[in-house]
Amino acid sequence: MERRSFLTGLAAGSAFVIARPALVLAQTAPAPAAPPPPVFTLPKLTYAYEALEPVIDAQTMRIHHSLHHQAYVNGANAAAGQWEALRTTPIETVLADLSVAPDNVRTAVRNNVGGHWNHSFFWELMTPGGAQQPGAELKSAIDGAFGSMLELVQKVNQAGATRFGSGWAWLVVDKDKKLAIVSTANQDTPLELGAKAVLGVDVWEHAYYLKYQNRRPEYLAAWWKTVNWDKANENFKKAMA
Ligand code: MN3
Repeated sequence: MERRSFLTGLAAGSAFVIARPALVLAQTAPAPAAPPPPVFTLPKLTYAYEALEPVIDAQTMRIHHSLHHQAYVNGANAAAGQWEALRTTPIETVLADLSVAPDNVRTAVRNNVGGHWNHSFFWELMTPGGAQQPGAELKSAIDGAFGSMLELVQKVNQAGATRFGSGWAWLVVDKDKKLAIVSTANQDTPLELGAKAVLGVDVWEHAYYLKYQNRRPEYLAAWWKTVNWDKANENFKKAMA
């Protein structure tokens, strides 16, 4: 084919006619607005789902982390879509004073941002095969506040066992820099009480039901074997600083 007839053929061909307006359209149409990146993301665990066996079974860990915690993350991002300030305000500032949240998102923030904070804290507080006891500083504070480690364990377990419905039991440093045991409902956090968490245990049924069914006290008693005391020591030092 000669060059001249090739060009003529192109100009008359349907492919050319269709392609050219499409190109013009692509250049002039406004680019669709990209959705803002998510503010909250599911943290990766530093251990495998089966690592806390036999205390917490792998299936419970998988469902709890990849589905329950992910749902709180999704809910928190949805709340950030409705309340722009949530994208930039530190999570602990928001949870310490939920009155800063607008009325229409406050419950979503309490439940989902609270759930995200609580679970992020919880995963880090557990570890396979860590130290079995608190460090000297924390141990001496525990002995001073409760008499002994055994007393602490009993009181936290009692707070968890008697939390009606769903919630958490916590060892915290309170506003007066004293160790205290508190329990929160649902996904409420100790931050709201002006306290800083040292230890916390999830007593929602989703945390233990597959293995322990209705035996929450048995789960609580076993849970202490998973505690990451290095992390608890670090939480205590930060809270006292
Ligand atoms: Mn949970």
